[in-house]
Amino acid sequence: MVLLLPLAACARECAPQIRDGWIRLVPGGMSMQAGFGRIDNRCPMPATIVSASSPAYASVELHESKTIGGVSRMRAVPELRIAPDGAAVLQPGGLHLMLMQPRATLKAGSRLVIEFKLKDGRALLGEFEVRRPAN
Ligand SMILES: [Cu+2]
Repeated sequence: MVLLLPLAACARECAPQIRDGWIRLVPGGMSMQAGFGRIDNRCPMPATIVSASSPAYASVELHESKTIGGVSRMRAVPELRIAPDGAAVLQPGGLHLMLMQPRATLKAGSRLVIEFKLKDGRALLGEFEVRRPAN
């Protein structure tokens, strides 16, 4: 039997989506890598990401790079709020995932999953592809 959910229930089940996820492969077995992509929130309520993790890394943090006075600095972002119908874009030079201590050697083309925890307790899964930098 198919149950048609009332609109309010659909809105409650609405979840942000992670798209175009990729991880920059750093040559030389660096113990830290950066992940990028976008998180689309096509829902009528805001979404707040409070943590991220992956079985492929010992730890994952959300960071933001900012150039202040010509010096690039990064800081941890404890909470990332995405407005209704908004998106968070993770890209080189801005927001990124800091992926620490990979548990295995990653190759270009491998795919792995990163889990994002929302403040409301839900979890989002995103697929990330390992890529060699273009330059
Ligand atoms: Cu960082």
